[in-house]
Amino acid sequence: MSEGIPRGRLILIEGLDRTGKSTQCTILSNKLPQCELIKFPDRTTSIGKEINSYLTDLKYELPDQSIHLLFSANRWERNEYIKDSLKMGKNIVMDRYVYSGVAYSAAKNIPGMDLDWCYSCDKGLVRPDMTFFLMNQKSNDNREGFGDERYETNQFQEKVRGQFYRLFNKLGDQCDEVVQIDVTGCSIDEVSNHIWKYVTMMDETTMSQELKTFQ
Ligand code: DGP
Repeated sequence: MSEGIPRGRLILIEGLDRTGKSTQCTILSNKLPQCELIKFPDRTTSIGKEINSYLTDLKYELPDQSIHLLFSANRWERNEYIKDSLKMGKNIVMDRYVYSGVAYSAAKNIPGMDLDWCYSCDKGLVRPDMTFFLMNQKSNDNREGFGDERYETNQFQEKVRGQFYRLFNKLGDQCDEVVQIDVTGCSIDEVSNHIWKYVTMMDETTMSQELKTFQ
């Protein structure tokens, strides 16, 4: 920890596809001082490029276990950087992270790839101080562009939704910082004001200087 500098905050925005996560991440990162926005998957690294090929080319074949581990490896690639930035007092907003990693893979319902297996490779990654889970009441997306990538079907999104809830229940105490926001019918401003209300309530004086990790 840098001498005398309070560490930065790590705030994660999670959710199903097309719930406005990326927009909210941009708005929040612009409001917070000294803030960096980090998006997962990070498609710029060599692992990220492999993930991008898998997502955008439906003919690109990889065993489900392999792609799951690549998504996790992509998060591990940035772990030290994230920890160092927080210790130096920078704030970080993250667009997707461990919860997406587990929920999307577990939703495939592959024998042996249950919630525990999917979660195990992310144990030890730095834990957010607060997580916002954006959800809508029903995945019924006909917007332009939806369906271009793997996983973008309403049927699969419903399975992912179920796995997010199973995971939040399973992690229990580790998830006590998860704020669920139903964005159905809400404007961008309504959602961002809601998020900001929670962020300004975060008490830096009681926030542990120690970084927590997923256990
Ligand atoms: P995005 O760039 O946020 O649209 O994410 C791309 C897609 O990949 C989206 O459908 C969600 C899915 N996804 C994101 N992270 C993970 C992960 O760690 N594992 C799996 N299996 N899917 C993920």
